[in-house]
Amino acid sequence: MNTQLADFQECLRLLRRIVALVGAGILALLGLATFRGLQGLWKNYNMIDLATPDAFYVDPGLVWQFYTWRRHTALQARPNAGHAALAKLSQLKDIEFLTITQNVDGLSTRAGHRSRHLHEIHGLLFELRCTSFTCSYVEKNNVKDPLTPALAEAAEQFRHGDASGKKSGELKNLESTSATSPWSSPGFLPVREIPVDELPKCPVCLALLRPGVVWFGESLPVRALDGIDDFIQQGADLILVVGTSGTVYPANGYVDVVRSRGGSVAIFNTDIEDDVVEGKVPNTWAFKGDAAYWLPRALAPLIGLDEETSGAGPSSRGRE
Ligand code: BV8
Ligand code: ZN
Repeated sequence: MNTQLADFQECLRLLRRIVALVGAGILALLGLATFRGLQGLWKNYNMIDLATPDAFYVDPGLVWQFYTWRRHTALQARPNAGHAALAKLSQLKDIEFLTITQNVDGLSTRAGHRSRHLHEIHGLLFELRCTSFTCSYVEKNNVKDPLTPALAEAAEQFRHGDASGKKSGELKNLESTSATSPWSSPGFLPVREIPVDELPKCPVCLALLRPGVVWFGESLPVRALDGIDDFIQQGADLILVVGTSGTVYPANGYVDVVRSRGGSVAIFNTDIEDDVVEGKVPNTWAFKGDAAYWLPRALAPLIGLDEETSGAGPSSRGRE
């Protein structure tokens, strides 16, 4: 039982401007990869090392196999009760609400989240962009899986292999860890060498296509940053911090901005500091456990609690 629930819901009824900062933890129980404080693994690579322009430049075949696996698992996943709760909040007329999601899986939109109240600040797995500086080709909502025949194996790989992964001087090779869930990173079967001409190509200029995500070292979409700043400058009574390790800049800066402007903070995470859990941090509530379980329950006074938002069913028990 969460002792802060009643106090939070008491305050919630009076709040009119709410922002949510969402990270990979909202979908953790869906089995989709979290970066786990940016130590997430894919095969025997740090995901953070693969989500960079350099990695793509050095080995586009490797990075496309990583994103093929990410696209495949995101397509197989379904939005959960946490996504549904935020989508319902976005549909309320008497609440000004904005979701800032760091996730690139498109699940918020698939849950029915109103797009004008959603900023996908790190892009989307299902957007493709041309890499040629002289070509502006962008394709949205491309859900072809796999994108090319050569990538088919990467999409399906959930097997647990040996630790013989490909050695690559550019990317840190890590000791294998055995995957625990069917969704988790495929085993360490060697990464295939895929020639560039078998990778996704721009239909306009035939240059290599890249995933439409924001890699580390790349700037975030200015329109999103401006939209978020506008919302927060007009005042945010509350920020919901949902399943994020808060390790990535600039997303991680929004919590302090809201707090410094007098807003309150509600943290939904399986890993929350004791003093927050014990209610010792002013204007801060802690919901320790699965975000997909606690988010709809905490927001029930505003969104109601129905089958969709309660995620009713055996799987939702034991997430408290
Ligand atoms: C930029 C798309 C400037 C790709 C992503 C040194 C210090 C500080 C900053 C930096 C630095 N060096 C470099 C930087 C900047 C860098 C950065 O922040 N690096 C980090 C590693 C320190 N940031 C950038 O590069 C950004 N750009 O700064 O631009 C600039 C300006 C002008 C010109 C050029 C550049 C770009 C950052 C975007 C990177 N792209 N994603 C892809 O996904 O493949 S980030 C990626 O990692 C995700 O999108 C996500 O944002 C992030 C992972 O964070 P989380 O979502 O929080 O996930 P994580 O796994 O870490 O945590 C999960 C949490 O869930 C945990 O807390 C866990 O306890 C909890 N949890 C688990 N299960 C549950 C749960 N909670 C609830 N319920 C559960 N069931
Ligand atoms: Zn092109």
